[in-house]
Amino acid sequence: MTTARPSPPADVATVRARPFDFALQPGRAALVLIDMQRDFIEPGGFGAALGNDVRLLEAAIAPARALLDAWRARGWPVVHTRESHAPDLSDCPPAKRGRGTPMLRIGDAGPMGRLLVRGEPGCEIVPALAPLSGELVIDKPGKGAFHGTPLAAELQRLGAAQLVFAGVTTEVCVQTTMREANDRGYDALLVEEATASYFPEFKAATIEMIVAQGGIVGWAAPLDAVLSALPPLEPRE
Ligand code: TIU
Repeated sequence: MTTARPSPPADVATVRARPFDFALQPGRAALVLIDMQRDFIEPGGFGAALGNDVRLLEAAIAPARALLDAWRARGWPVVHTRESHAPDLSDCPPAKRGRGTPMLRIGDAGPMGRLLVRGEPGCEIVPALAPLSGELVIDKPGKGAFHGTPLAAELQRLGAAQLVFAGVTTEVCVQTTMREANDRGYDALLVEEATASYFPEFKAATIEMIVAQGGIVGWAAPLDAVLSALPPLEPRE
């Protein structure tokens, strides 16, 4: 059975998404780039220490950059997050640091500095996506970006009503944050090519979980569906 949906207001950008169109509100949809850090994407970081093939994450960089360029060109809100800890690890629960048998643990020194520690080279966002001054950077001690951070207050300050997600990894920090956002009343859209996992089958399953049951967590759409729906740029003076 199909249910009639009310028509969206005239000023929304309609993104062809699953499980149904996403009515993007220009200027009120924040782009949230999750943890596009050297520690997850480059060899010698935290992702590699967990035994993963980090090359699988590179594919998300160019699509994420395309979104970032589109948001920046329109002056819309952008949020970068970093999974990171204080140098004394006071915000890293022992249960998190002690989990499993990695080659190196959070806080141990690797070729890009101490893993997931703020201020270390590996903790930085990859150069192609480096934040511009004035863009919000949220350092988060957990997998979700709302836990233990000022993100909720900052989104309110920015006037963000919707969240468009990219970043890594799909089933860990991206999905956790989308679920947190969903519980806080945000409409959340995941851009499929702009997210990646060390486990491609987990990425695919996560997208299905998000859009199942009428969008139980949110929406998913291909990059082109998002970019082609955006309003044209205002001509510059
Ligand atoms: N290990 C893994 O897949 N992800 C993380 O530990 N953090 C994020 O997803 N950012």
